[in-house]
Amino acid sequence: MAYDYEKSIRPGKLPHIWCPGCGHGIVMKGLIRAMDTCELDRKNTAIVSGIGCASRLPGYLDACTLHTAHGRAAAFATGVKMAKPEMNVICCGGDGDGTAIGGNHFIHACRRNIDMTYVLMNNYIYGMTGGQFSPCTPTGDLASTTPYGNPDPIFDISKLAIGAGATFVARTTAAHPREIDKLIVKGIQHKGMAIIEVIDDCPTTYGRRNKFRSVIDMMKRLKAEAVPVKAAAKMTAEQLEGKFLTGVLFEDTEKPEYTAQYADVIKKAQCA
Ligand SMILES: Cc1ncc(C[n+]2csc(CCOP(=O)(O)OP(=O)(O)O)c2C)c(N)n1
Ligand code: SF4
Repeated sequence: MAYDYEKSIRPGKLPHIWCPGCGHGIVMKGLIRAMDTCELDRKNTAIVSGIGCASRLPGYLDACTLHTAHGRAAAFATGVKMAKPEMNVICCGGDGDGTAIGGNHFIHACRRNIDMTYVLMNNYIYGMTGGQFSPCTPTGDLASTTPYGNPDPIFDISKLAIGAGATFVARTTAAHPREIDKLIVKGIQHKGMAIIEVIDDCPTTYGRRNKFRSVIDMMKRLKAEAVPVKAAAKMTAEQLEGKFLTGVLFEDTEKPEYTAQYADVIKKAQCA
């Protein structure tokens, strides 16, 4: 039987804005399946985003959703979780939103280890505004603002999240849809800051500039470059050149979660 996604879609919101072949829809379906697997009560689930094509995702979902200012998803989500720690909080957005204008909010949410799941769709580009380079555009690649090739080194989002203090970090791609919901489920079940980086595709502003003639070419590239962590352990540095790791990259269940720590502060202040 076909999976019933319709029941999770807010009435009247379709059609969506995404281009044919955009990976964001694959991620949205993965998130719906993950929320169903975790039996999340949509009335007790906040899905928060900033601005961008990826950040349009929450608007389609029938839950408590917040479409905020560019780069501010983690900040608004932190506010929601602090005011209502009993709520499930999920952030969604792109690499531009989360690691350029929103980079500061992203790293500090990781540092605090606040209990939320951040699904970051990394399509290497600012898709919505016509393909400007982001901190995740690979060095040498073309963007509307790097017509001679991007001279910048990239942010590795997962490494950034681990370094900043997130306690669950996982990565997959839009070409591995069944892994998307499995990792989001793990992120939702984790008590602390969970980052799920999905290497995504933007055929319209990244693919066509960088010689991917079709969406299938982009998907083939994602499959070719993704190496599961277990397989990577048996490979040499040379074999891993130009690849990225997928699966659960880091997990720490010992570090205290922020809202629990803050509850202690409130108790102390009330007794003082
Ligand atoms: C303060 C502010 N600056 C700039 C913009 C313009 N802007 C809208 S979306 C966006 C980039 C979004 O890129 P990303 O988060 O990677 O998502 P994508 O569109 O690729 O899914 C920018 C720069 C804005 N809306 N607000
Ligand atoms: S511009 Fe790119 S990111 Fe935006 S909807 Fe189109 S394919 Fe997706």
